[in-house]
Amino acid sequence: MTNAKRILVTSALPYANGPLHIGHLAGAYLSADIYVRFQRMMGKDIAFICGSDENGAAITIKAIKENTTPKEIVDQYHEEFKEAFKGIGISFDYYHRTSDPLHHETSQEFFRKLYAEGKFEERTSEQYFDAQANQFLADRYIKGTCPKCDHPAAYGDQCENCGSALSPTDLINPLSTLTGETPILKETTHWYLPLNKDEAWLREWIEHGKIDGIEHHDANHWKNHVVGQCKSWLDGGLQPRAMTRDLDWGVDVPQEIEGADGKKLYVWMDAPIGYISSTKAWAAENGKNWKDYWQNEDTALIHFIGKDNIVFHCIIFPSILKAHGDYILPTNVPANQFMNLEGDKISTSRNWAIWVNDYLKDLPNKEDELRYFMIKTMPEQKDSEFTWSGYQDAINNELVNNLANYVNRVVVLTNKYYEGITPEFDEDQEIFGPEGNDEFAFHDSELLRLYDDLNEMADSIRSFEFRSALSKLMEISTKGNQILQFNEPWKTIKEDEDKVKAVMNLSLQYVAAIACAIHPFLPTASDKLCNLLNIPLIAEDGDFVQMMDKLAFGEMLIDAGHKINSATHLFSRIDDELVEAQKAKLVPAATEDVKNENPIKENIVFDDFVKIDFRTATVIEAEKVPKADKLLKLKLDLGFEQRTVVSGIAEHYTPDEVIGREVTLVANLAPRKIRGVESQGMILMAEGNNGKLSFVAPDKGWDSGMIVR
Ligand code: B3M
Ligand code: ZN
Repeated sequence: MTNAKRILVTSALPYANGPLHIGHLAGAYLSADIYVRFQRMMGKDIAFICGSDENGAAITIKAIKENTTPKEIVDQYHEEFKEAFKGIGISFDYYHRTSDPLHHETSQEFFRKLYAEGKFEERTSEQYFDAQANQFLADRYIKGTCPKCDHPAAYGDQCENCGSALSPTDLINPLSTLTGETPILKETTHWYLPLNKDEAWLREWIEHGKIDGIEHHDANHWKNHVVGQCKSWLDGGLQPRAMTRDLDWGVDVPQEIEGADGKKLYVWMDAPIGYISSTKAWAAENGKNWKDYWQNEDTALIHFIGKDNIVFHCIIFPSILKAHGDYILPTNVPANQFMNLEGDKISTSRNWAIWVNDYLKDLPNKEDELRYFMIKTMPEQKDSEFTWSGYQDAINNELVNNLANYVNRVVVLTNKYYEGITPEFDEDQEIFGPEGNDEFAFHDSELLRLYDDLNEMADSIRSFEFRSALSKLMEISTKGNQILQFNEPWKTIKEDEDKVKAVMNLSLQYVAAIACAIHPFLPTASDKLCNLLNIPLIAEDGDFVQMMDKLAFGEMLIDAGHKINSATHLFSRIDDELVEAQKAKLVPAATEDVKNENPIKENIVFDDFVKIDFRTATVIEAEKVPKADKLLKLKLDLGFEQRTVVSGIAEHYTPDEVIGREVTLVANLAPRKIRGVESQGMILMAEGNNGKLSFVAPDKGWDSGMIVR
């Protein structure tokens, strides 16, 4: 990546069917913004591309529910997104939208080429049709029981419980989330991308970073969980995937194609192409050639996404790009995991979220505070947690007590002792370094220390490790504080003026370095620091390189004689009242979606119910199922016999936690092979709103094999 001539960064296009919340920021936007701002400061030729994802069934369904039109829905959220991204400082170079004609043309050009070159397989199949809504159902609008792990609310394209890729007809007891009706199967023709034919090159590309044996990227720089999820998709066997849908909203299949009437492009075909149409719009307005960024091998393409979009960006979109033939493939897809909120999954439908625009209204001029805590808790490798008390502690103990206080002391003392003029100093003056030990340090040795620390921070950013990069930056502030603490200029000013000059000059260099280095993380604070120091704002174009060059050669960032401004506070404390007020807003709304989330199934008659044979049982053995993160293989004792059962609880319980437990078994469920293991029944688990699971079990110590009525 470092030898790439230019970098193209994309952030997942947010679905224009709901407001932006902190989970979106934690996934695809904040990390990308840090990375792009930093690379701009490195002088890189970089484009930061995004836009609203305005097609797909989600929008048509919301329009039906709200008795409005898809256009009105997307227009509303497109504006809201732009307001939110601007307010929180996500510095896209272009923010487009997939309802734009340019996007439709770009997507249709893609489709035409793949169609003309025979890259699709035309298939007629039975698809689910909701007779009451009089429309075919897109994958996400069919819910049912997952055939792999029995999760009761799996979607038609994916089970979010075990991560399996599904097709709607795989679901057990499918229901339309539009009307709650049981859908019927109806014939329809679509064009399929034969993903199964791409397995070999995809595996080589993802697992080894090579294409046809030639290095494409360093696979070791991809996050383990990204490669892991792709491997499980590849190991599970890729299936041909329909690239068109029967919908009345979205990008038309080019009408000259026979059978195109009433067909739209599958949203996961057109949405990623939205990156390309957005780049075209940006290039046209900025005198750039968009092909340099999409069709030139010396461009590094990086997709920032949340983990639920990995398969679409690492398998489906690369297959589409490869099928077209003129496009580069991503160099990295540093997907983040999920950010949870106050012990629960963020949920739009349950209103369990911190909405970005609400935050900006409730806490004006505190965009950096939110950025800070979210970077500090960014779910880079595993899910993380946002808590308001954690937010309060981080702001008060770190931004206020460490950074703001340090800067304030340097500025106040410089104004007090030197009327704000940066003092000259003696190069040979001995001072205490941040360790404060009796080994004296010198101004220039401390500048080199600063250089090393900033370099470490830069390397973390380049490796998409933004939490450690931010922590390194705060460590520089801590060291600056310690240099003040150990040299005590407020005491030594009386007897050792030369030492104070050296210490205060060094401290001003530290603050100037922080003003520059903090820019990718907290851009507003960076501007405030530059104003305090009375220096030009960080213009991004190579500013970090210039700073590092100066430090490397012992040059000053702030020259002696330079006059700084008087002190103003960078951050203010977050009080308890504010935190309590925000927590009080977190009342999960029992919206109609919640009822629809798990609609009561169709009634059955008692005679059907008694056919099921429920028994108590005890878990006597448990182990993980190889290559299946979510599954445990259990051995159950029924008293009179033993059973093997595969259950999708591995993310909720370890094998040790379940051995010895009493459970309830559906004992006469026909045996099924799950990931190669024959499962002889199913244990009953209750699923909470937050996705947590709990056993449905008899009292502790209950005999096994007892009939449950
Ligand atoms: N609209 C975002 C999501 O899954 C989806 C991303 C498209 S990126 C091309 O929430
Ligand atoms: Zn599942």
